[in-house]
Amino acid sequence: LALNVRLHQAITNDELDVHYQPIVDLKTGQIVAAEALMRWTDRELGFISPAEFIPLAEKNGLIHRLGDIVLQQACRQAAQWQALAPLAIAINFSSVQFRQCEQLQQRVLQVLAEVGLPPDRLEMEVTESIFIEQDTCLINTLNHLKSVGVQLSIDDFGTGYSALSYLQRFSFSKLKIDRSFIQGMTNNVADRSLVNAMLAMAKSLDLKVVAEGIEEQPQADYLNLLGCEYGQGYLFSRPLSAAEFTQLLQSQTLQI
Ligand code: G
Ligand code: G
Ligand code: NA
Repeated sequence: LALNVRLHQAITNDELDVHYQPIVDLKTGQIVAAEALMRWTDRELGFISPAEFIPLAEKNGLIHRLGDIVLQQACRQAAQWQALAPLAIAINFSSVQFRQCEQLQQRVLQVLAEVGLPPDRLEMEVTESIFIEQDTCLINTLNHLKSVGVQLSIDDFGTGYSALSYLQRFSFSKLKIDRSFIQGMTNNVADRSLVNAMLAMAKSLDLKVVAEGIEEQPQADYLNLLGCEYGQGYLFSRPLSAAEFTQLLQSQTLQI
């Protein structure tokens, strides 16, 4: 069967799952957020990476349904976690999802209300590429969601389209530095300079920074020293199932 037929079946048969990766405060080590990451294991093909099926879903339009599944599942989970910690849920949104911007806006508000998650506990992660097209509907949607308290983050910062003017026009709350810079940082002077520059720029724009792909303690120490607030990566935890993440949260809560 072709992959897009399988993906269609996976949606119908409820075979998609969401995993969660902690985002931690680099100063205290506390988990402040969870990034929702979609997972698909096909019965015959086994694990299929989102790096493979998300682009496919963007092409064939299934991304709208996939996005809705993640939105519902992750927000419901995050609402439950509020009893353990005041955690935010970071969800990735494809630029294609914003082509149905009115429906998207409506669904986000509807899901938040349904599951009882305060809007400021949702962080929508978007990449720079959504700003390539100057679309009024997109801009209105982002502004409206922002006005009700939803947080906006820029994902994979530094890797894509980079006309920085969009940073001024929207009040983003977080900037996520792409892991390629973080991984090069410890032995590449150019990468280290870029990370420094991104942190300085973020500070002047009053944006908090998440460093992605932290794998080693020296990276975390150095980023903390430079004033980077948050970190994410295998050093802290790989993406976990909902049950595993709940256990991690419980053990953290007990330590306080
Ligand atoms: O989860 P990693 O584990 O392999 O994810 C690979 C890529 O797929 C990343 O760029 C990630 O942002 C993207 N991705 C994972 N889950 C989602 C999702 O729910 N929606 C969108 N749009 N992208 C996702
Ligand atoms: O930013 P984006 O949504 O593209 O990032 C999520 C992707 O990064 C997922 O594929 C996730 O599994 C991966 N990831 C998370 N932490 C690390 C890490 O420490 N190292 C590497 N190589 N990948 C990571
Ligand atoms: Na992301």
